Formats: sequence, structure tokens, C-alpha cells
Amino acid sequence: MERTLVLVKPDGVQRGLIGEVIVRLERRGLRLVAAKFIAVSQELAETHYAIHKGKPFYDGLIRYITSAPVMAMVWEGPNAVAAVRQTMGATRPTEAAPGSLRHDFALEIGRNLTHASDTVENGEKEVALWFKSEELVTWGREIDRWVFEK
Ligand code: DAT
Ligand code: MG
Repeated sequence: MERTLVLVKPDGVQRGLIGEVIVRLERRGLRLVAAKFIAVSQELAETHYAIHKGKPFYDGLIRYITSAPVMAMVWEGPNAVAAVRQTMGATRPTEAAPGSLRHDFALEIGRNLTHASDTVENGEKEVALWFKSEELVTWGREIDRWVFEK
């Protein structure tokens, strides 16, 4: 089963949108694996966004993600990575599909509410970076067979 890291970034937390993000992922049929509400350290921020180091927006991005608490979660399901990226919408909110979170709740790329892993491989790496293995809960739901085909 594919897993993906989801962050409700500081703007989403400040704007009271943690519940909105969770509702949409639950309603989609994805299964929550782990969640924690944390202040992101400089070190975690830099490791998480290492791929963007050197880009013009990098310093602002690190300041933003460390500026206030975030809600970090792991969600799983078939094609969870693609499904969650779709539910979040494109990085630039004005390019996000109508109905996606970034379309419905955001305007600016530097205040785009959420993070979601972009590939299955990065999903695995990011889950391991943000959570200890004992924080990940393996469980089943009674309705799983009505949401997951296999
Ligand atoms: P995503 O968050 O959709 O995975 P990304 O990994 O390309 O997007 O970039 C990480 C974050 O960095 C993104 O959510 C917002 C910021 N960012 C990306 N490109 C940017 C740009 N051109 N200008 C300003 N901020 C940008
Ligand atoms: Mg990304």
C-alpha cells in the first residue's frame, strides 16, 4: 500500500484549515497512518527541502515552514501519492484545478497550505524523515473493502 507524507503548513494551521485537509483526505478514502502537531526545526526544514537549496525562494521557504507549527501526517491507499497531490492541486494556486485545496483556499505559491510527497520513492523517504517507525500505525477499517479493490 502506497504511503505519502502530508503537511498542513503554517498558513493552513493559522487559518484553521487542518480539519478541512483531513476531511478531504478521509472523504477520498485514504487511510490515516500517523499524525503529529509540531514546530519544525531548522534542521528538519533544511533536510526536507534540501532539493530546493540554492533556488531564489529557498530562504523564504525555510522561514515559512519554520515560522509556526505544522500538522504532519502519513496517509496510505492505492496510488496515495498521485491521489493526494491531486487533492492538493498544483503548486501555484492559480494553476490548481478547481475543487482542489490550493484552488479553493490559496492564492500565492509561497502560502500554498500543504505539502504532499511527489513520488512513491520520495514518499518513503519523507515518511522516514518525519516519523519514527513506531509512530506509524498499521490498521484496517471495516469499510476498506468498499474503498480498496484489493
Ligand atoms: P510542491 O509543494 O507542490 O511539491 P515544490 O516541491 O516544487 O512544490 O516546491 C516546494 C515549495 O516551494 C512549494 O510548495 C512552494 C515553494 N516554491 C516552489 N516553487 C516556487 C517558486 N517558483 N516561487 C516561490 N516559491 C516556490
Ligand atoms: Mg515538492
